[in-house]
Amino acid sequence: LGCFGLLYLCGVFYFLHVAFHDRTEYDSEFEAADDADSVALGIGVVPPKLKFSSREALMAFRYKRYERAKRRPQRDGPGEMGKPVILTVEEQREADRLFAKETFNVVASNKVAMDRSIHDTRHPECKNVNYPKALPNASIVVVFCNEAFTPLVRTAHSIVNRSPPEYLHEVILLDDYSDRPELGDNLLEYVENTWPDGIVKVYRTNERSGLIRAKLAGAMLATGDVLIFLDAHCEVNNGWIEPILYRIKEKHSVVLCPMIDSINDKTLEYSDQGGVQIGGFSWNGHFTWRPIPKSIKQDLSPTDPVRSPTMAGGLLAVDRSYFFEIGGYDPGMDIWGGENLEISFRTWMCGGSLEFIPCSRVGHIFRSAHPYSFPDHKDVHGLNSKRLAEVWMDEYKRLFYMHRKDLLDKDAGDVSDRIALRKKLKCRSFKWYLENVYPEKYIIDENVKAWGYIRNPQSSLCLDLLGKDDKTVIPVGLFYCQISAGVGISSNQIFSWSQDNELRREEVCLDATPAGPDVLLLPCHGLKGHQEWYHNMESGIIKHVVTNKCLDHNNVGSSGKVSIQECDGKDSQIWAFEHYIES
Ligand code: UD2
Ligand code: MN
Repeated sequence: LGCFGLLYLCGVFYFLHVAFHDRTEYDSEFEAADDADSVALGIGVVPPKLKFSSREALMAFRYKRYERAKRRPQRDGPGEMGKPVILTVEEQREADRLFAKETFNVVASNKVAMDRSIHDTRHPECKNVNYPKALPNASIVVVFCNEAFTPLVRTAHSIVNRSPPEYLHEVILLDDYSDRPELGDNLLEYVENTWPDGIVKVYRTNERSGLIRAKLAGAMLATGDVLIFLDAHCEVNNGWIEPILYRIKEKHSVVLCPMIDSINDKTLEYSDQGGVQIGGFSWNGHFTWRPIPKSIKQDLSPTDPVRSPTMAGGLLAVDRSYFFEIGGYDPGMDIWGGENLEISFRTWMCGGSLEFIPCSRVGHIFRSAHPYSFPDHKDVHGLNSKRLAEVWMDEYKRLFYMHRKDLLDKDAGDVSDRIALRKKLKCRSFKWYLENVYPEKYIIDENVKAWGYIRNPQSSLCLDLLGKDDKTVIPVGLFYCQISAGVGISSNQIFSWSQDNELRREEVCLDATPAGPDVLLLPCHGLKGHQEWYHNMESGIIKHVVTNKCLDHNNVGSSGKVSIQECDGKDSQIWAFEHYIES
């Protein structure tokens, strides 16, 4: 019995050895991290087909492949040079049929060569930068769940073909428990035959982890100096990796994002998004793109890293030890969403910084839906964001809940470990972050003259969005006033009167023109003009400065519209804010 027991244990040990260590015989430092199995990983596969007698032999093989890819003559096939793919009527019909499942045009993708050419979207000056030869190497981690085959392997092709071999330690494709047959044996076979030197490794989780825990698992498997995360539908562009590695070599405590180019979800066309944008957020917990503030822009050259308050999430690079030092990701976050703002706030508040690297360009297929399921139909983005707010946003979480009152009584799980992490790292406050990293962020109830609802006492109605989303241009309506615009009440009636005399919300301002009489919500431009208003607290009038007209309303029922009219002091022109702030 004892012998059998011993044999059994040996068997288990051998299985684990095979499972978690990729059997690269040429280099002992290629061992997978010891704690990989703590994240419920299943099989780790694809031992290299080829064996090399020395590291030199291996590198020679890789260099030959890299040079061959670089010198490949121009081809003329579909999608080459990043051009849009044109389909026949028949093909288009098939593409439309598959769109719901794939959430992008898979027929077009299948026509494009796996190693297609794309045009160089970098600023010309990027091509003249000389990086030192000695740079750290990188593990590229790509997690995926139910992704289409061709974009996934095209991601790997672009990485292997456009990263100099001495900097590319490995590409980790981590299957987050997909239930698509073609992502099983086919993928293994493809990887084994295409990259017989083992540069691309395939692993699989043994339960659905969600992208956040999957990325953590991938990071634990990785053994390169730097971690680079990419989505499973990317194409990296020329010279993408050097500027990232150089910046990390210069500065250890930095999290970097390449500039994201767009790969069209319908045509596979590769294009830059025009101009460099950086990240922001909205109080409801979403990431937003925004232009570089003028104060930063004036001192920047086109090749300089650009500080950004937040990142989009998918495409980032960080020194591997630093990633774990500052707490990786929050493993309590499920499936999708929220982790991008979490790592952004955390990095800044805990002593690091976040930068966009304009000379590093990576294309990404932006899709308007997800090809994978959301178990139990939970609002994972909301719950993940609640964790973020509870751990990192201090008293400013009131603004998050102002927009997400539905989450106030939802259970987002235990966050005590993350709070302990914040203490351990001695991170700064969210107020510090807002003041120092994102001073442009508008805080609707701070440093303003008045805020809350804007009520007309005669009708007891308040300015209201009437259920519309203020991301597009909308007229301002009127509706029954909510009791209090504080936490727990819909944000549809919350406005403020800013120090610059705007009547505004987070990003949009009340705007009227001499052509009048309509009052619309438009993006705030900060130039006063059509967006300047003066409120007299005694008389209650709100005057549109340019036209010298008064905010008025035309309804006595339960709802209506506001407009600007000649000032005549009648009751429909009297307004009061919920809160006035003394200066
Ligand atoms: C963006 C990010 C994405 C992530 C997300 C918020 C970019 C370009 N992408 O959404 O990386 O930060 O915001 O969480 O910034 N996946 C799994 N398991 C899952 C779900 C997804 O492995 O349960 C994979 C998926 O196959 C893909 C990656 O995670 O490779 C990102 O998912 P996505 O492409 O659907 O996310 P995206 O681009 O909408
Ligand atoms: Mn994506």
